Amino acid sequence: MIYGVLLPQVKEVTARMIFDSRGNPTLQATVLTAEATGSADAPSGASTGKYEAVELRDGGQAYHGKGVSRAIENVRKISDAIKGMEITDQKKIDDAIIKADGTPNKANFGANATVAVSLAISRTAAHATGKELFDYLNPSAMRLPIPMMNIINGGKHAGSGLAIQEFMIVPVGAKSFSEAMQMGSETYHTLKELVEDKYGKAAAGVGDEGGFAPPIKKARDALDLIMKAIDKSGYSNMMKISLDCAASSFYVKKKYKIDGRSTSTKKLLELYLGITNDYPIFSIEDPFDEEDFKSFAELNKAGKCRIVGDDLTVTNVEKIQKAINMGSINTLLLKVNQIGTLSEAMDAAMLCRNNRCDVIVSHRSGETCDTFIADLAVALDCGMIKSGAPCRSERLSKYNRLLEIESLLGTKAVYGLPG
Ligand code: 2PG
Ligand code: MG
Repeated sequence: MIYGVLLPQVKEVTARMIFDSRGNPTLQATVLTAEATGSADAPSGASTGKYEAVELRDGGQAYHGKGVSRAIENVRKISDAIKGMEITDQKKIDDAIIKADGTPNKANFGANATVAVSLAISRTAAHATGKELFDYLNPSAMRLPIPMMNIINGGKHAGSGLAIQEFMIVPVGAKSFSEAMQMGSETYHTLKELVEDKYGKAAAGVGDEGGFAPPIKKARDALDLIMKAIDKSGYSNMMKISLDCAASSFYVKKKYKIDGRSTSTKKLLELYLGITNDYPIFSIEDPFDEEDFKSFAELNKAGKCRIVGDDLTVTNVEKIQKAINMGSINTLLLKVNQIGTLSEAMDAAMLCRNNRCDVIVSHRSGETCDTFIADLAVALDCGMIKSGAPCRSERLSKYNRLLEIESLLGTKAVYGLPG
């Protein structure tokens, strides 16, 4: 972008500590140019994959070891490394950040530092060019994603003892994004009534991603309750269900602790196949341990639903390539902070596109009200986003931004999966 002879250049990047949705410190980076400024926040996972880029925390007493002052200091180093670069040169800037960090997993600067800067660069560039972020990232973007709304929280996101981490409703039968949100919101509130009736009012509190966390112990009990909520809301046949098992979190001594017993890999596969026969399952994410590409492939081969890689693939092109080669997944969960820069996440999406593997853009369980992933999902034209329940502002900020994008696009807007 040319402004006379002046190209917008990075003058400085600053960072400050803010709090995330769990009340833990995280950082917000701000990029300054002569023409424009923009900020972005680093999200944070709880059920993190073993091979994710490293999040840098201070350790010690303060904030239970979760302080980010070292990551903030490192933003100064990143600022020095990218000063004077053209703000629209995202790839060059991200490459410079990767080079200055010098490790394969951002262990030096911290992926929390690099991701906040990388996203803030993109947002500043959008401001400098006078464009909406999704439009800056992809001028032909017009696809609103299907919201995958997590309405029962288990695993590491709740204390209920339910092994599977996320039970999501997926309004595949909606005609527009706003209709999908209406379906999600109504079903969510019907589910609240059902939870209160069955488990009492005290059980209707919510987990980390805004879904309910009643004392349900078995996967099928959660599924039955959700089916009842869907039916009662009048959305049978229009709403499907997705699971994020995050199975590494209940893999103990080579067995899976699920539904109150210790289960072999083979029996777990049978459990999933039974569930896909009895419920309208749209996708299953991380059904097995993050090292077990083979079992993912077995389930994928059964062809019952989408098999999604998250902890398995950690938005890392090498892992994704392996998962594609082995037939382990047909869909990638894309999280920018798992890899640490926007360009690397874009590379991951491109690799998937070239291999007929679909993409879901995802939030983290620790979030802020930053809406970057809403624009990213539209820009990637991938047709799916996972941003938690239709409850809690850090979850709804993304869905609300998508409602805004829907009205900005007007009659141009399309909804759902491409092709
Ligand atoms: C996941 C995510 C987001 P976390 O496992 O998909 O829902 O959880 O951010 O805790 O890794
Ligand atoms: Mg996951």
